[in-house]
Amino acid sequence: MTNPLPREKTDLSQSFEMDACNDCHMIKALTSLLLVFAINGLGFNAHAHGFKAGDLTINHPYATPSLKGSKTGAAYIRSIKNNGKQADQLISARTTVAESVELHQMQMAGDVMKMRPVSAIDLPANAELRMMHGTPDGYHLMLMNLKHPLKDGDRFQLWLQFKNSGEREVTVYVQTPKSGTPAHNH
Ligand SMILES: [Cu+2]
Repeated sequence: MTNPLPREKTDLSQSFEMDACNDCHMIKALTSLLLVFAINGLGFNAHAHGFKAGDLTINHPYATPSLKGSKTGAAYIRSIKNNGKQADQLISARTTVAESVELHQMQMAGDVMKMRPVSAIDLPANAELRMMHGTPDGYHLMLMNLKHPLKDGDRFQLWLQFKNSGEREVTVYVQTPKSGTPAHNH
C-alpha cells in the first residue's frame, strides 16, 4: 500500500530496457554495459538483457527453439530478483506468438522429468529466483499453441503479470542452450 503503482513507467526502467536491448552505437553500448553491471553487480555478458518492474529485476528472458512439428514452446528467465521488502508473485503471462502461456514446474517422477501447471510463482522479498532450463524443480513458461515455430535468433514480446508490481513487457531471445537438456540434469 506504500508502493506507488506507476513505478514501472519511470525513466530508469525505460532507459534500462532500451539500452540493454537495442543494437546501438558504441557509446550507448558502453553505457548500457556499465548500467547492467551497476544494477546486477555481477559479471553479466554483453548479450544479456534485463528489465525492471517496480522492485523486480528481470534478467535475460529467453526461449529455446521449438521442436520440429511441435506446437508448444518453452520460455525461461535467467533470474527474477526481488529487491523489495515485500513478497511478490508471477501470476500469469501472455505473448503474441502463442495462444496462451502456462506457468509450469519441472518435477522428477522416478527417472522421468515431468511438468505440472502452477497457479503462481513465488518471488520472496530480497531474494532471487532462477528460472533457467535444466534447473531441478525449476519453473518455465509453457507457450501453448504456437502461431509459428520459434527459431534461433528470433525475438518476441512477452507480458509478465506480477501480483504487486503489475504487468511488464519484456523481449524474449530465442537461443539454443549451451548446456544440457532438462532431462539430463539432476
Ligand atoms: Cu511445460
